[in-house]
Amino acid sequence: MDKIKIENLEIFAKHGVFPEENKLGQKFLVSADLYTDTRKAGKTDALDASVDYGEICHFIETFMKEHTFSLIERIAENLAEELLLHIPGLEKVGLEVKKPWAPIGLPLESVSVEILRQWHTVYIALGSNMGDRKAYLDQAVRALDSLAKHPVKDDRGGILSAGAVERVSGYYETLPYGMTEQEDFLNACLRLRTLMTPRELLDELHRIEQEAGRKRVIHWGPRTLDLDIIFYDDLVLEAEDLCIPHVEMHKRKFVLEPLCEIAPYQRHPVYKKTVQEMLELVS
Ligand code: PH2
Ligand code: MG
Ligand code: MG
Repeated sequence: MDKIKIENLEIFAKHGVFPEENKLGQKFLVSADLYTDTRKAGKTDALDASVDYGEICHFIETFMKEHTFSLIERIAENLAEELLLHIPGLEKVGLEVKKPWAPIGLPLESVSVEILRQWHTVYIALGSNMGDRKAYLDQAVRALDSLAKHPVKDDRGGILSAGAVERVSGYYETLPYGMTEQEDFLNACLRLRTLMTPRELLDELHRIEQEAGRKRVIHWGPRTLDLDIIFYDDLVLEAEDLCIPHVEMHKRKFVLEPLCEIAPYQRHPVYKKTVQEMLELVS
């Protein structure tokens, strides 16, 4: 992807672990790689078709002076998040925060941290077969969407993550798959744009399931609300407690049918089939 680069923007600010640093302040150098499609601006010569690097430099300077953090890691993390949330057209950002005067007591050029953060597109499957199933699905869609309007705050008031529900499929009446001696399900899929990592998102899904009164009694048994990550960009992750793509999704019509409504041409990163092709195989 194209990028606009800012190198070594110099800012005097008060971040640091030691109280003297918070009182006296010191020099920080911030470099940013702003990933955005510059084609339209390149063709039209219009500033509003691109991201304004001047505006972003001032945004960074204000951010650096308005906050006082202990760690350069936290400066970079929160600044990256703020930039991605506030700058339209900014898909991904690389940030380096340097501290050339770090009080170490040894001669060095600078210490720094460098991170890369970006927006992610996630597909989530929803299911319910207990109580007011439609109300549980509605509640889950609202809960995920409200992450956008009320970004998740960490315990020190910093923004951890925000997201937005971009598309929601219809709700599908489905027969129970696997353990068939249970009530019929209502299933759906949605697309979420998020800054959360897969694990942060998983924690949020568990929290929303808990709020819907989910009890993990029988594996594959009846549930008020089940939220599963189906795809997370093109990520392939095989951890003990989390596999992406969802390991069974290609076999499940109750996932593929609603998913096909909102993302028919999304391709499975391992099997290389589109959602529509996988649905044809199970229909
Ligand atoms: N979820 C399961 C097992 N079986 N069957 C249907 N129809 N819908 C579901 O959401 C479902 C299921 C485990 O997550
Ligand atoms: Mg499930
Ligand atoms: Mg689940």
